[in-house]
Amino acid sequence: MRKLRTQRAIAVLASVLLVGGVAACGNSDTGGGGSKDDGKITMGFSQVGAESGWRTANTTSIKESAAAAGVELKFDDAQQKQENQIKAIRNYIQQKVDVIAFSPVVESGWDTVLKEAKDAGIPVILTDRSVDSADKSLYKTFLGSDFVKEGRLAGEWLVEQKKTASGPVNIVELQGNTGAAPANDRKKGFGEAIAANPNLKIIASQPGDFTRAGGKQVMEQFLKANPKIDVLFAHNDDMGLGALEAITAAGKVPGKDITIITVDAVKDGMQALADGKFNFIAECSPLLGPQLMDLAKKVHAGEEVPPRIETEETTFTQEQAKEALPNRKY
Ligand code: GYE
Repeated sequence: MRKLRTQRAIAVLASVLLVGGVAACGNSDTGGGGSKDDGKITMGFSQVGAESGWRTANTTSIKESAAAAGVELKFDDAQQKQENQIKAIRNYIQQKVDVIAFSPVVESGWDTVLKEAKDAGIPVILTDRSVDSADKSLYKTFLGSDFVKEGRLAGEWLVEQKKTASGPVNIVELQGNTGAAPANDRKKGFGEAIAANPNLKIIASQPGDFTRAGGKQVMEQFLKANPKIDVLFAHNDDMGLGALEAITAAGKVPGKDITIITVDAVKDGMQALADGKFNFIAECSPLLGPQLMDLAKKVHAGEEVPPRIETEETTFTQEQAKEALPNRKY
C-alpha cells in the first residue's frame, strides 16, 4: 500500500515536472495547450514508428489531411515502443489537446492511460490498429482495416491456387511485430482459410517486425532450416521485399520456386507483384487521414460517431497490379 502511494507520488511529481518542461519550451502563444478558444482543433497523434512503406504513407496522409482540415497537429513517432506512446499520450493530456488519436503498436496494456485521457475529458480515436480493452467507453471509435479479413483473403487465394496439389505444401510465415493487432489478426484469418486444405501446412512462423531488415533476416533462417519451402506469407510488403533478397541469395526464384503472398499493396510491393516476384497482395489502405480529421471534428463537437469504421480494400493478382500501378498514390 505504502509502496503504491509512493509510486503514485512519484508519478504525480513526474507529470508536474513534465508540464513544467513542456510549458518552458513550448510556444508562448499556445498557452500550454489546444484548449484556447479560437475554434481550431488541436490533435495529439502518436504514431507507431516509421517501420514500413505503409507507415510512411499513413503519416503523410495524416499530416496532409490535418493541414487541409485546419487541425493543429502535434505528432510523435514512438519508434515501435509502447512506453513511448504512453509517454506521448500523457504529454498530450497535460497539454490539454482537444482530441488524442493514436495507432497502438500492440493491442494490450492501454487501459490505464486511456482512463487518464477519459478522466481529463479528452476524447480518444483509435486509428489503423485497435486495443483489446474490455471497456469500450475508453475510446470513441476505431478507424481502420479488418485485418482478419486480409489474412483470410490471402489464405483463400492460396487454397484456390493449390486445390490440385496432391502432396504437402510447405508454408512459412513472416509475422508483424509481436502483439500487434495486424500480426495477430492476419495470422488468424490466414490460418482459418488454409484449414480448408489439410495439404497446406505452416512449417515455420516468426516475427519480422514489419521491416525489410526483419523480413530478410528471418527468411534467411527459414531457408537454412527448411529445404522445401513452397509458399511465403508475409504480413506486409516490406517483410516480403526483404525476404526477396534472402530467396535470391539462396539461389531460388521468388514468385516461381516460392509463391509469395503479402499484405498492404504499397508501391514497392505492387511493383514486385507486377514484376512477377510476388504472387498476390491483400490491400490495406494507409490513407486514413481525411476520415480521421472528419471524426476528430465530430467528436470534438460532441456528435455521436459509429464505434467502428472499416476501410474499404481489395486484392491484387500480378495482372491487376500491372493495371493499377500507374495510378497508385502510395
Ligand atoms: O500493414 C504494416 C505496418 O498497422 C496496418 O503496420 C498496419 C501495418 C501495416 O507496419 O506495413
